[in-house]
Amino acid sequence: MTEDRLRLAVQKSGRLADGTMEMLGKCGLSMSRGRDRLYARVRELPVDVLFVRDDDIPELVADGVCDLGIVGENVMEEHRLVAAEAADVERKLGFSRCRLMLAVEKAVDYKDARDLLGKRIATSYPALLADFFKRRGVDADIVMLNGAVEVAPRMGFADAICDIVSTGGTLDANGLKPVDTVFESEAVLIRRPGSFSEAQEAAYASLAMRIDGVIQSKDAKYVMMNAPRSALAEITALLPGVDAPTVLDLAGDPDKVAVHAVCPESVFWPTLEKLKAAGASAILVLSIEKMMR
Ligand code: PRT
Ligand code: ZN
Repeated sequence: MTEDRLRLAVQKSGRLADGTMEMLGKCGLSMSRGRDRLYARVRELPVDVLFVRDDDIPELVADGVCDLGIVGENVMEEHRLVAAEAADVERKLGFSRCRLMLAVEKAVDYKDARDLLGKRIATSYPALLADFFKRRGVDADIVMLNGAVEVAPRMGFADAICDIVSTGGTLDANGLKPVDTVFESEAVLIRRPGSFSEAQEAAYASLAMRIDGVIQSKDAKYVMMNAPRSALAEITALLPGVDAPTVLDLAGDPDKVAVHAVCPESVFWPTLEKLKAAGASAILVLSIEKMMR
């Protein structure tokens, strides 16, 4: 492996894999990956991608075996709490969002974490949970389970669990209810400690800029409308995150202008209704594919 290329560790398959490949694709990175291949070379940038289990990513990056990684923040923080040296979290990536939550059987009353004093709680994230209890001064018995955490209460193995929740369907199906959030998570880009070579730093700058462009353009919209010149201030104030829209004369109508603006946030129906009430017409909201500030 030359010092000129970046090694990026990503999940081989699972809940991070699709979002990761979609993000890299939008960054203009393409790679040919044969079936069951654990490694792929990116064509457009000096980046090599390693396909591994998500649990291995924080360590591979902390140890410098890989330069970068894309992993769930929950897995990253669990590693940071127990490791001597950890990778740096560079960016939140906005996908694979979930919560690490405490859950108890539906019939059980829960007001706050102190209700779990002296209780037994099963989780795959013992360090994050211990940190949560420590901050609340609660002494509980945390037991580590690597899978099927949600069946522990029914088996009489634990009084409560702490597990990843997305829709809540798994908890519900197992007679459990979520009662407290221990950690909010999404996919993050992590970077190894220590410095990159000059070539790696240049490749990283390019990759990071593209990732930022993808994140920013995700919710951003290009908004166009016609509006009375007199309503310009009111209309600008209605556009989320916009200070100075582009204002163009409309041929043959001196009282009206065309207003164009990039809104960094989503534009929802209530905003369109208010724009219309302010006198705007022919309002168009378009998605933005790429963006560079
Ligand atoms: O094989 P490998 O070790 O790489 O993958 P894995 O099986 O350990 O992890 P995987 O692919 O399940 O999850 C990878 C990451 O995705 C997690 O670390 C989280 O950051 C994120 N993520 C997002 C989730 C979920 N959503 C999720 N719903 N991880 C797990 N779940 C599980 C949860 O454990 C529970 O069993 O889904 C169930 C709950 O889902 P709901 O929708 O019923 O609430
Ligand atoms: Zn895993």
